[in-house]
Amino acid sequence: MPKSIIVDPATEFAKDTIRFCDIPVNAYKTDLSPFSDADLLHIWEDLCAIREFETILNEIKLKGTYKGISYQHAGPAHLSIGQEAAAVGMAFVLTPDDHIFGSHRSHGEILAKAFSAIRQMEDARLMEIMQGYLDGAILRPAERGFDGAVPELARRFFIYGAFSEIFAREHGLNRGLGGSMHAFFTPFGIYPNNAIVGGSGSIAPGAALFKRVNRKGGIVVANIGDASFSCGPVWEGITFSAMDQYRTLWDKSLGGGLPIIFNCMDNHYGMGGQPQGETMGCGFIARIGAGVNPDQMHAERVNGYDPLAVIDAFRRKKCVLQSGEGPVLLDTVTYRISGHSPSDASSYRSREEIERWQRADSIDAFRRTLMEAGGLGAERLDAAREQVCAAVFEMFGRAVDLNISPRIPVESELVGSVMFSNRKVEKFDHRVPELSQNPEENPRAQQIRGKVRVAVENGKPVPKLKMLNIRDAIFEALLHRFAIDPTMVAFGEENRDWGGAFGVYRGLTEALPYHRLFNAPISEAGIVGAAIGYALEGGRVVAELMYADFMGRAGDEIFNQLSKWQAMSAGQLPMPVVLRISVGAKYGAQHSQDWSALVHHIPGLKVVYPVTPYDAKGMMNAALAGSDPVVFFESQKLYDTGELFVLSGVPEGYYEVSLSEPSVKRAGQDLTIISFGPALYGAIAAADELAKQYGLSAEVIDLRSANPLDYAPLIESVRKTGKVLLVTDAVERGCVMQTVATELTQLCFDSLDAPPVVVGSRNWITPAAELEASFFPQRDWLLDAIHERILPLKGHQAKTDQSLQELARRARLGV
Ligand SMILES: Cc1ncc(C[n+]2csc(CCOP(=O)(O)OP(=O)(O)O)c2C)c(N)n1
Ligand SMILES: [Mg+2]
Repeated sequence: MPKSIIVDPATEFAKDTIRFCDIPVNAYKTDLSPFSDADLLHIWEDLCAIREFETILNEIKLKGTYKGISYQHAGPAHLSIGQEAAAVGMAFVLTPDDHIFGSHRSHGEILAKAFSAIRQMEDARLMEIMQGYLDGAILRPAERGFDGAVPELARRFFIYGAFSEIFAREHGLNRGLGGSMHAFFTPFGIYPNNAIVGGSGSIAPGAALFKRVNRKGGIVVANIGDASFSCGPVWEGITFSAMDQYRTLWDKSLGGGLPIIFNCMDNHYGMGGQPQGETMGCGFIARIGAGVNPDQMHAERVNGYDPLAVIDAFRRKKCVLQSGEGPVLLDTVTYRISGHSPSDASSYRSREEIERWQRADSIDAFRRTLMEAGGLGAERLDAAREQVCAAVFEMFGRAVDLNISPRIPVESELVGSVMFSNRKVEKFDHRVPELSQNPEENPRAQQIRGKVRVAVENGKPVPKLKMLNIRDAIFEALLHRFAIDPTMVAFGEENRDWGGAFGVYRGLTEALPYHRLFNAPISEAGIVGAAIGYALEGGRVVAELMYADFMGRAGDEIFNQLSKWQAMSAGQLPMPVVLRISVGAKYGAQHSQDWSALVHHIPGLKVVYPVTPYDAKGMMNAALAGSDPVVFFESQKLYDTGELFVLSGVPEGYYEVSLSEPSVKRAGQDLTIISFGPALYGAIAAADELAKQYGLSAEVIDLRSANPLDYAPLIESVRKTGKVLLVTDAVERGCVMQTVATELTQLCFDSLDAPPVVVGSRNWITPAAELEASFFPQRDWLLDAIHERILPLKGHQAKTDQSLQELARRARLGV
């Protein structure tokens, strides 16, 4: 069923004017009446605590000592002295169910959010959190000698955990594996901060998506800098958040637009560049909302030096989100008095400018406001400041003390142990999955059930239309898991009505409501980023990139985010994302590249490339039952391929194929050919020729997985044959097979008759379809390479030059 959004020339060509509405700037008028004295005192305390926290770090970085405690901090410290009111105002309004994501400059935001959450939680719950988190490792040093109230203990706990994280200690919030720029603490609604400028801009929308799809309360705030609004992924995250479909096509009961605020911590600078007046052209960041949707993202420019103005704005914007009218853009104006980092010589701004902002300092100004209001006198304010500063200093002292706060030992394998979670998770929630129809009645599922599950039957090839193919096999695995895991969603370009760009999802449109399968904008970074945010919240995602060539568009999301968050969180955050990536053919240089080597190189990703229906279904099943990010390559030229190797056919029922085990596709004695990706079929053709022309029996092994990879079956084969050829469709230089060849050289050195030989595609652009035979490894190339470099074939006439001299010549030219 098409969604029937009719495009009519009559309306499209009618004369009209596009109108914009005014964007409020500093509209707030001070009003203390909604606040109790206790509220105001809490705001004051939080401002002072954050200022003290950051001042300590500043002094330690600059002078190596603070109030008699000396410490050399090797890592970064991006301080936000000056920005405290923006952070405290934001956090004041948020509940623990509201989740914040942030940037490299988020110490103040996480402290403010923690203090706010602590005030809203029962003592028993706080104790449960503190005792449970890392088995009480943060609590024990924080509570030593303290017999005050639980909320105060919780503040000490959090301050100690934050300092320890910054100083890379085992008692840090991320066990020291995240550091200053990557802290998080989900029990208080603090989600990852990000060292990549604008990184949270594409991730936070996925968290908001999770809240909508899974009918969870709360909103999401992406705290990002003014300069980050020039980053492509931030724009993509905004576009993803502002899609019409949430309100026009999704079930109304889900709540409408994504509940997200893009909160620009507008401190007027990147590092030294100035978005306003120099590096951007929008003037006010708030103006950007006007280009996004008719609501103009409800954008406003707010005085971030006044915590009460920020509170007022957040209160109003939260109502907007709760009524389904999100997303929102807030331009929270503030100033970073501290340097960008301690090495900052402030060469890009004048002393006079800094002094002006110091004179306007938010903490002094708030103190004046309170004094004028009269409820809280100087004595109470000073006593409160002294008390919170003393606690911050005390926790700092404990965090720098290596006896109290050790680092993980250098020889520890902790990092290795958290790269993957390797869990089996049937479903991430116990709700009944929302489906549009009984999967048994799905027309595509029924059609597939009528197909022959092997490629050859009674010695004859099965006609294409009657044969179960790789496309069908993946569909079966997906439908199975959709019916089990209620959190599972799939999105990407053309995923719904079109049926997935290559037909894998055909039939899913009927099976699933909009919110579980939808078309994403043409925003690869937005798609992968949202998948990451969704997974960090605890939901399963299948995201799709239409062509491997488009991975660069989601480079940061794949290389820095998808791969790293499990380890940077010390294994505390899940990443159940299957990233389906289709490898093209016949479409030339920008649509036909196998880029498996790029993700193979990145630690933290599982990388698989099944090329038979049996493997595709079994590996997709395994990926969808796991908890790790799996980059799942599929070959466009093989989608129609039937099962040639498992003679009993592709099982109808559920089974899993290991995500690390190579598969022997044909047994042999004389030579091992290892393939990765579609090169399997060329390897089989070469093996046939070796048998026919030269009486040699080749063992053909499909790698299936590039990482992790169990070498045992490869070693067994190479020890037996003493000879190995490795084949891939990826360009030869730096391909996965080069790594496998190097490893096998070491693992099987004594058994090898010749060095392993890798044949890949030429180190060129992929040429046009008609010229592909000059680029992708052909059967003759394999035979010639074997003849030239492994085992002379009697009477063989080489058609191509696979000699070592030729190898060296090409390398010299870089092609
Ligand atoms: C993608 C990326 N580019 C560049 C940097 C280096 N860098 C770190 S902070 C920064 C300025 C960011 O400015 P803004 O987004 O306004 O945040 P602020 O530092 O002002 O809080 C730059 C260029 C980075 N970390 N990530
Ligand atoms: Mg900035």
